[in-house]
Amino acid sequence: MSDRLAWEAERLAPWPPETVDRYRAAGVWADRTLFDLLTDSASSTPDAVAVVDDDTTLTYRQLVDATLRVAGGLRRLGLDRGDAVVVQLPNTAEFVITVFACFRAGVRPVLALPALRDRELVHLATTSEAAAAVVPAQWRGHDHEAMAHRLTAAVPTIGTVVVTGASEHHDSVPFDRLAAGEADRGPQPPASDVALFLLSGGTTGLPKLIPRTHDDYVYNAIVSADICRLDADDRYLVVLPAGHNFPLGCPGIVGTLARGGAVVMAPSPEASAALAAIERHGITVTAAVPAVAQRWLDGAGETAAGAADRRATWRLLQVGGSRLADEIARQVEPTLGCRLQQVFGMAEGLLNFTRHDDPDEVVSATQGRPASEHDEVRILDGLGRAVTPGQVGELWTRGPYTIRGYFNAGAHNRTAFADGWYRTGDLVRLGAGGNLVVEGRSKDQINRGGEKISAEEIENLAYGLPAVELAAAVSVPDPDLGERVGLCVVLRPGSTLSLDEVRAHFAASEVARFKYPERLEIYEDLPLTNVGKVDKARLRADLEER
Ligand code: OOB
Repeated sequence: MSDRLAWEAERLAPWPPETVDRYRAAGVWADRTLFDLLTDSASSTPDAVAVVDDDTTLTYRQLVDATLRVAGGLRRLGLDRGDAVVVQLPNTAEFVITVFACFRAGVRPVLALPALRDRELVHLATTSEAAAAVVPAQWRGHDHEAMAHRLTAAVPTIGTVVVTGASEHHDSVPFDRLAAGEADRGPQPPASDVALFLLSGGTTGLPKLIPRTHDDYVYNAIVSADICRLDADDRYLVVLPAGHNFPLGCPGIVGTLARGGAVVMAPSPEASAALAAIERHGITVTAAVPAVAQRWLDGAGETAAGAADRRATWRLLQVGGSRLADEIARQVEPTLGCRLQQVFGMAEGLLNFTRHDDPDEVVSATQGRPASEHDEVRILDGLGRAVTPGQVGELWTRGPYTIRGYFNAGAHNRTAFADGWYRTGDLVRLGAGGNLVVEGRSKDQINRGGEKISAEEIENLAYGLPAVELAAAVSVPDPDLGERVGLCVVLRPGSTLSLDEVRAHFAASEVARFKYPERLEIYEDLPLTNVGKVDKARLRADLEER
């Protein structure tokens, strides 16, 4: 084993050998790599369209060719099986080529969303000991290339910055140069290898890395594709950030390519552009968070003329990432003309879907049931006992595509996992037909329109302000995004603080903008629970009242 693979192995929490044998024997883990899924489709329909973005259309043959060249390019840069690469690309064909090139070469993409900034990237690159970063030159007015070069200065393992678009730094490797070289001829990794790292929303400090193997992620995508009945005629629109589990593999990009369908990469979920793209590309399936679905519902009213055209092809809208209100759910089919599917998923694994033939009431009022018969779920009370059916409890889960531990996070894993079960921190109850209803969460997190924000991370940042004596971050209910970030503070004697000052401090700390507090409340004292912890339930109630 190479030093790198040994280093990685020490930081993984694998499934126990008897469980591995069980999943293999059942054919759940099919010993295929993610790259195999792509080549299988390419061999049956080489000239079918595989990927479309604003600038490019690639057939399966062209996509495989580009992917092999970039895989070869990664190896020429010295990257090898087990190496990690931070990939922070927007929704473009280059994203698809890059991740499949990584899968081919056994290089692990660490999927950093474009909104992340220096602080988060340094953390991800350090935790994964990444050897390279792949970024756009510029994206939405931000200079990602300059940020990536700051990253090489901060994280010594990073040797290379690969840049898509108009590069301005002579030390960068242009993506197009990688894509112009010889096709890779090296070996593929075994399917039991880690294929990629997804990011967790995080409840402590900074995001955790979620190692997903080829075996488990192939299954994740295939089981999702089956439930969504994807086939070669489907055209899937990516509007959420492509590196997020939902549009990547549920069934998303990977599931669509596995079935020989076409993936259309859209730069943003903005309503008029997305609805126009659905018509123009004859989209059949797409995935959105509730805040986006809500904007599409509002936008569809204004473009009623297009509704009939959209109805012609668009058959399925998947909604997940945060709780969809039942009333909004009921508007989807009549207003957008496609079937709704609720998806309650997590980057750690477990996916719940409502099914195509479920009664309308199940589709509009539940968040679905586990994707696989091999998924195990428990709903437990605070003492770890099963609740009586229908009562609310914490969801614990394990299964063939749910991780057994975060990467390089031994101490945290001891509380986040127990006997192989992942403790989701979601409060759920069993609803109609064995479907789960999400009632809230016990984890200290804010869910801002599907973006998960660790309260602790916000508090740690707030403590960087000299005026702050005590800080507590809580969610503030919001009609558009579901929740926003609220910050409650006790100030040091004689200090003052404004929301603008807080936001300026967050900007100076180089964190993703979606984490900036949007409400500041100043307290004399923070309310405490009887064990002396900040009483966040009371703070939330108080913020709602004020
Ligand atoms: C998806 O994945 P993550 O990792 O960004 O976030 C997972 C968490 C869940 O634990 C839950 O707290 C929340 O997001 N969540 C939902 C939900 N779907 C996710 N809460 C209420 N209702 C839902 N439908 O968000 C994700 C991954 C794959 C597919 C879909 C969503």
